[in-house]
Amino acid sequence: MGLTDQEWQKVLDIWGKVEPDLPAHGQEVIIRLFQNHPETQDKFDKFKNLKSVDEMRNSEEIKKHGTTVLTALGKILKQKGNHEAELTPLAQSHANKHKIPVKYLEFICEIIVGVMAENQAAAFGPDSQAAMRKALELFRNDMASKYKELGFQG
Ligand code: CUS
Repeated sequence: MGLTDQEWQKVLDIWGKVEPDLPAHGQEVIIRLFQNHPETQDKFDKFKNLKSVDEMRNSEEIKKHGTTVLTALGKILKQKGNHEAELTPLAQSHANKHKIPVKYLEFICEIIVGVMAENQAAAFGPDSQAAMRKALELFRNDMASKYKELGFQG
């Protein structure tokens, strides 16, 4: 379940390439999430009214939220699995306030890997992708355990 030091190294190396351009990556992730899984768009009132991809592209809210999501995720990855302190408030807000099921976290994680693979093709080889998937799985598993503790079925 855990990652080796080498795997964490790969995760943080590739994250270092994404980080200078978090808003663009984040915007793309959220737009693609809403396109591929429209049900996820209804979870946030502020996004419900956006109908077309054009509207999404022009939405400052989407850009802002994409940056928020990837910033939170980056902080978690940098803990290399010791992310209890970062995860707890995130699990609380997502269980109690936003009510985001684990399934939606799976969607968003898969899209993050996809967007990274497109934007960072040269640096994000199969080993790095596998390491990133493992790190995101660990994140989701720990979110799922927290959800359970909080009584959210997720
Ligand atoms: O915000 C946040 O934070 C999250 C993410 C993480 C990674 C946890 N989110 Cu937001 C999520 C989601 C969204 O946004 C939408 C839909 C679904 C999910």
